Amino acid sequence: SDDNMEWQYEGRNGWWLYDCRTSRDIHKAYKANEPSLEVLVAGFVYVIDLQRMIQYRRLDPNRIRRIRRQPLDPTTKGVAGLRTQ
Ligand code: V3L
Repeated sequence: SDDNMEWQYEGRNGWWLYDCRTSRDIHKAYKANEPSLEVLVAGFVYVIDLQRMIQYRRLDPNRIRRIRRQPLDPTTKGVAGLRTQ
């Protein structure tokens, strides 16, 4: 089922889970077939492009990160920059 699918963004050598609220927003937009959404991360607006499967800071897209949706697995680095391994 969809319940085990988690949204992640790319770090240098692995993947991070989105924070809980952002994850919920992405799930909702994805379910509604929206092509993209904007979220607030640490005071900055990020574009989450669900068609290109990337994210970037809206006003300063210096870094374009890949995103992915996959079953929860133990290899993720942590949640929103907080390491769990
Ligand atoms: N959620 C939380 N923080 C984010 C997100 C997000 N969706 N997107 C960017 N940042 P940029 P390693 C990441 C943070 O893309 O060692 C990780 O969460 C981003 O944090 O240029 O490379 C880690 O905290 C970065 O600090 O806009 O795997 C950190 O990188 C900052 O926003 C290091 O992770 C600028 O990212």
